[in-house]
Amino acid sequence: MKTTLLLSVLFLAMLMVCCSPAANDDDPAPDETPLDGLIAFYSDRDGNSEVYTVNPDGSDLRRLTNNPADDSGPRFSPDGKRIAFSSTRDGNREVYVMNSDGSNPVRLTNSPVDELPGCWSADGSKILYSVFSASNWSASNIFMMNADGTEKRQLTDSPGNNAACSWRSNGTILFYSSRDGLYQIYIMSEDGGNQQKLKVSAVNEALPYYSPDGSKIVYTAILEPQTSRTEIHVMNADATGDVTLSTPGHVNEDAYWSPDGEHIVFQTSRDGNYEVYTMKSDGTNQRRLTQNPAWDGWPGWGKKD
Ligand SMILES: [Ca+2]
Ligand SMILES: [Ca+2]
Ligand SMILES: [Ca+2]
Repeated sequence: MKTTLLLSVLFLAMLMVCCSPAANDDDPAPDETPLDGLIAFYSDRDGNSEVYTVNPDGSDLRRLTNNPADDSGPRFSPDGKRIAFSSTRDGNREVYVMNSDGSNPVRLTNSPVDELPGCWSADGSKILYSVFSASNWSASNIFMMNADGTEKRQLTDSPGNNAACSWRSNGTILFYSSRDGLYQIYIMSEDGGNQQKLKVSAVNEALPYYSPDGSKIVYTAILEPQTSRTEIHVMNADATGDVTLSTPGHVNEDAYWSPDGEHIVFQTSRDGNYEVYTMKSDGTNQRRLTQNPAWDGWPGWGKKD
């Protein structure tokens, strides 16, 4: 299920064709700046997909879920107190929220189709999530609900995958969509209106996230599907000033900002299996956070509760 999930959302079909492990391109100059907050990710190191948290320096690894079902996709609330995630523990994929220590998981959706959490509103009162077509993981639309699961409503109604990633405090929702064929980055207002392509690209681009101050966007560009090459880019919020942060030759994807906007967490295949890395927001000082032969990825980064 984990693979099926990512096939759709992260193009894992391309990523499973593992590229040749490249030399580790850690910045040789160590950065001793302490990193704030808490990183959440999911891993199958304990036999099935579970959600974990770890300090950005790699200390205090904790498993938050303990369930034979798939638990994945952690997304911190803006205050860092809660984590939205998806789980199949009740028979199919639903959106849940738990405290950031793993306590008190609550199911927010209850449907026969699959749901995935996307992002929280800046005030933490609402959650955007994706609802997949019953039999088609390549088709999804974006819904909104209150953070207690009430008042669900649909924001997009387009073909292909539509998935929300980030909700700026001014009300702009950042999402990606394959409605026109390629995955491209879009924006819309918080009522679902004024949906427009933010950046026109000749390649697939997905998983865009606003920096905490809303001035920048980090996203994943899928450059060469045949060779499983994905790269992490940062650009200004108006799509100008695009720069590549990762080193070519392997999979670098699913990037997410630290709460202070100074660092980025991401997943990469550069070591032969998927690991979570951090780097400074200019791409320097890339450091491995996880080290386990199992799959580790889909990181989020929240404030420390
Ligand atoms: Ca599990
Ligand atoms: Ca469901
Ligand atoms: Ca790993």
